Amino acid sequence: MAEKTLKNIEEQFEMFQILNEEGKIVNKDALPDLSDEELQELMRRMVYTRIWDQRAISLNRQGRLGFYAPVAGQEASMLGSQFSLDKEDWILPGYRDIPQMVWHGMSLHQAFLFSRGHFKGGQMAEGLNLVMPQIIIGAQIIQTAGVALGLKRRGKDNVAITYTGDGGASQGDFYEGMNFAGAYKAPAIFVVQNNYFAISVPVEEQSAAKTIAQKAVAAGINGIQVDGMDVLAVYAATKEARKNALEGTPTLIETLTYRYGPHTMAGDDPTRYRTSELDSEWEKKDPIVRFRKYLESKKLWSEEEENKVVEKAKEEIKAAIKETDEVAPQKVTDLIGNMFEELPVNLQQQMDEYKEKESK
Ligand SMILES: Cc1ncc(C[n+]2csc(CCOP(=O)(O)OP(=O)(O)O)c2C)c(N)n1
Ligand SMILES: [Mg+2]
Repeated sequence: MAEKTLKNIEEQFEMFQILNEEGKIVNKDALPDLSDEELQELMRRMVYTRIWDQRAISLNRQGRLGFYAPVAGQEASMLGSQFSLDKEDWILPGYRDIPQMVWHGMSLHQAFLFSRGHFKGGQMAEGLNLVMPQIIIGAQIIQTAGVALGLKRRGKDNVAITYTGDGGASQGDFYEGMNFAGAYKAPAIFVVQNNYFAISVPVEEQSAAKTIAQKAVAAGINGIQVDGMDVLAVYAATKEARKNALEGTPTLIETLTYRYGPHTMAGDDPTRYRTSELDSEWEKKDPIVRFRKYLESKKLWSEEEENKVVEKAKEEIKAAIKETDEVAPQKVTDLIGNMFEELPVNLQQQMDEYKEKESK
């Protein structure tokens, strides 16, 4: 009986797809209502983000950037979901989710400062509804339920959305956050980008659940598994989740995706835990390739258009890194001063010491 119940639940979480690997629409009824201009904008953003990812990796190798978690392969998952948001919705991202932050309004320059560990990289301008990317796995999920509840209490028509990974979905905070949001009917969206690995640990070693999406059931919220390489499906699922969130039902969205690169640039070697066969299987599902095919079939995209985006991205990245180089390096007194409103005695002593040193 219990086995049958579990099986019944699992069967309900089939992957939602609109655009297949060949760039053909396979689910016409679910096609989102996007204008030609909006479709082109989605493509521009994905192409731009891939160029930026390549540049960020090489800037990191040159020692010009610090912490960086590559995003290639996950563009549809990241940008399709962000595209469905309102400017005033709140995003609570993880360390890899810098693209969503940038397309929500953060400058590339600030993203680079964050990468360098500069405190200004974490200071969001007023009106930019972003929280600093969370490095501790799962530590932005309960907070998302809280922010969502705050938005509801203030009578706002906005949602809070958070992003985590398959590894994040194994944390206690993940369950607590969803449970809390469900109980309080908070306008929250929980996105799990399932790229099948938490650094080197495969998802099947982290959880016996067949899907991550089904974990929504116990929290009494909606759950959906989406093809995370299909930007139209991710967009449509998030748009629907946003509507439901505002009506009192949060959603857990699991996007099936893959990161082509290493976990971060700090020494991870994916060839030690992934095969090249698996890599090429996923590269065939590439979100940009399939969306390009689709747009070309509608005469909405061309090589010329793509080259324009590539050039623009390269120029803007160059300008942003230059601007970043011009920022004064952070001082120890900045670090101490930014941590506390009132300094405890021992830190006050250090502050005085460093003020003295830095004045020389
Ligand atoms: C609480 C906590 N434990 C461990 C780590 C170390 N750590 C950093 S990333 C990571 C894996 C996360 O994997 P996943 O959630 O799948 O996200 P992905 O990097 O694949 O996007 C771990 C274990 C951490 N940052 N925080
Ligand atoms: Mg992962």
